[in-house]
Amino acid sequence: MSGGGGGLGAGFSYQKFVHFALEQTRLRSTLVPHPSQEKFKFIKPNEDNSVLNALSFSTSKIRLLRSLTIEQKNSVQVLDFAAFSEPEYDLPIFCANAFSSPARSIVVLDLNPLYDTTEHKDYREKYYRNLMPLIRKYSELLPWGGKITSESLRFFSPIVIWTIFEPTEANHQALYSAFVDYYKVWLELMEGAVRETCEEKIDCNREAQHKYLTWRAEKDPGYPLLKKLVGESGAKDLVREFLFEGVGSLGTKSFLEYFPEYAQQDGTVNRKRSMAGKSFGTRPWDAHGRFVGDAVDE
Ligand code: BLA
Repeated sequence: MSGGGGGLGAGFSYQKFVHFALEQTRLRSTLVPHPSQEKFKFIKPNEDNSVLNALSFSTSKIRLLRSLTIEQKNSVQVLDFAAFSEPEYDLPIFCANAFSSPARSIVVLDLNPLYDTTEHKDYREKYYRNLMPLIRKYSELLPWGGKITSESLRFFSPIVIWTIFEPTEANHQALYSAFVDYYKVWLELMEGAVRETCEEKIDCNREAQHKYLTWRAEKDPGYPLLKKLVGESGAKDLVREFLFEGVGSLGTKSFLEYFPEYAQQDGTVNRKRSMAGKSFGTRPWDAHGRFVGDAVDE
C-alpha cells in the first residue's frame, strides 16, 4: 500500500457495502430475486477493465432492493444502492450513491423522503425527528459537499449526507460506517412499518414513488458513464428496467407532467439538470430538521 491514502488503488471496493446490506436484510426478511435480476445479473460492459455487478430482490415489504456496482481497475468505483418499499408503506427510499475516481468521491447517502419534508411536516416528524443525531455524528467527518441544485435538494431529507471527499482510506471508512448506520436505521423503520389500508393513501405513496423514479430515470448524473459502458440502448434499459424499475408501471404520468418547467418549445425535455439555477452551498436544515436554507444563484 502506498503511504498517502489512495484507498482506490489499495483495493477499495463498494462490494463490502452491498454484502453488509444484503446480509442485514436477510436477517430480518426473506429475499426473493426480483424479475429484473435475470436480465441484468450477467450484464457485460464494453470495456475489459470494467466489472458491473447488478443484483435485485424483493421482500414482503420491499418492492425493489437493488444494487449496481461498477469497478474499473485502479480508477472508477461506483455504488448505486437503493430500496423502495411497496406502496402500502410510506417508507423513505434508501439511497446510497457514490462515484469515486482517483481524484474524488461524490456521495449521496440518505433516506430520501417520499414526501417533501418542508411541505409535509407530519412526514418529517414521523421519520426524521428521531434521526437528527445521525447528522450530528457525521457532519464533521463527511461535510456538506458544496453547491447542490434546488432540484436535487427537494428529494433529500434533513439527514442527507451529501459530500465530496478525497478518496482516502479514512474517508471511505467513515462512509462505510455511515452506510452501516443509515441502512440499519432504514431496516428498523421497515420492520416497524404498518401496512396502510386506505386506498387513497396507497395511491399517494405509489405516485410519490413514481415521481421519484421518473426524476432519477431522466436526470441521473451517472447516465453518461453507463452509456459509455453498455451503449445507449443498454444504458436506457438499465435505468428504466433495473435501477428505477417501476418508472414504466407504477404510474402513467410523464416526466414533463411532473416537472413541466423542463418543457421545451418543441415538446422535448430540457437536458439541463437545473432549471431554477439556484443552489445551496451549506446544509439548509437546522438541528431539528427544519428547512432554513438560503439559495444562491448558480
Ligand atoms: C455527480 N451525483 C452527482 C451529483 C449528485 C449526484 C448530487 C453532483 C452534481 C449535481 O449537483 O447534480 C447524485 N443527485 C444524485 C442523487 C440524487 C440526485 C443520488 O438528485 C437523488 C435524488 N453517480 C451515480 C452513479 C454514477 C454516478 C451510479 O450515482 C455512475 C454510473 C456518476 N455522479 C456521477 C458523476 C458525477 C456525479 C460522473 C459528476 C459529474 C456530473 O456532475 O455530471
